Amino acid sequence: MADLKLYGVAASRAFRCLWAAKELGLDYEHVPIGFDGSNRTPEYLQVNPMGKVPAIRDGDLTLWESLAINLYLAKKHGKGLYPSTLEDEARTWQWSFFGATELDKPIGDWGRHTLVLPPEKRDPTIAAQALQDLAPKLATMEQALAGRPYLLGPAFTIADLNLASVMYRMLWGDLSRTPAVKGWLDRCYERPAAKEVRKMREK
Ligand SMILES: N[C@@H](CCC(=O)N[C@@H](CS)C(=O)NCC(=O)O)C(=O)O
Repeated sequence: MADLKLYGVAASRAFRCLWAAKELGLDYEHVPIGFDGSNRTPEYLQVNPMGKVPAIRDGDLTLWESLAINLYLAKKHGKGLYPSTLEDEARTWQWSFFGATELDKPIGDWGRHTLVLPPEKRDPTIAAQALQDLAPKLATMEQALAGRPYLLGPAFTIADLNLASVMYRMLWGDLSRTPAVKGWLDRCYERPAAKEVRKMREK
């Protein structure tokens, strides 16, 4: 049995960690905790007392928060996905926290109110507000990505994986005003590991 257990269905933020695990070629056990009550059992609450996914167990370590899990897995298993200098590590944290604090909520709101909720429950005002909130953030990314294929430079790293996975719903969004962001997002999702996890999520 694999040492690493990864909890959470692909149609949740566990998508991000499944992508990282596949990108790193890890041997792991996938425990597809969903929202059918399996996230509220006493056993699962021992893993994450908030009943949220994703979470992992890796030997003695129990960890939740999708992007922290990815930073941990990438640093532990390396294979070029984790930056090799202190400065690039700091940039990786910057982009990961940017994803969690600046993008996650507006992208979630936009996705729910344009794609996920049944049409009668969608509120176009919330979707429009989310796009307004996102505009300066996408413009910041556009600047950062101008003239370079990935956030830290020539190579795909966990910084890209973290941000691109937070931006999953934007695959259906209009990114024509930020062509460098669009090109980068498409490049990230062309990766075999991303395609595999999309298949798990969109089946
Ligand atoms: N910031 C957390 C958010 C985790 C989260 O909210 N997960 C959702 C699924 S995408 C969840 O488990 N919701 C169930 C609940 O809130 O009861 C992360 O990135 O891991």
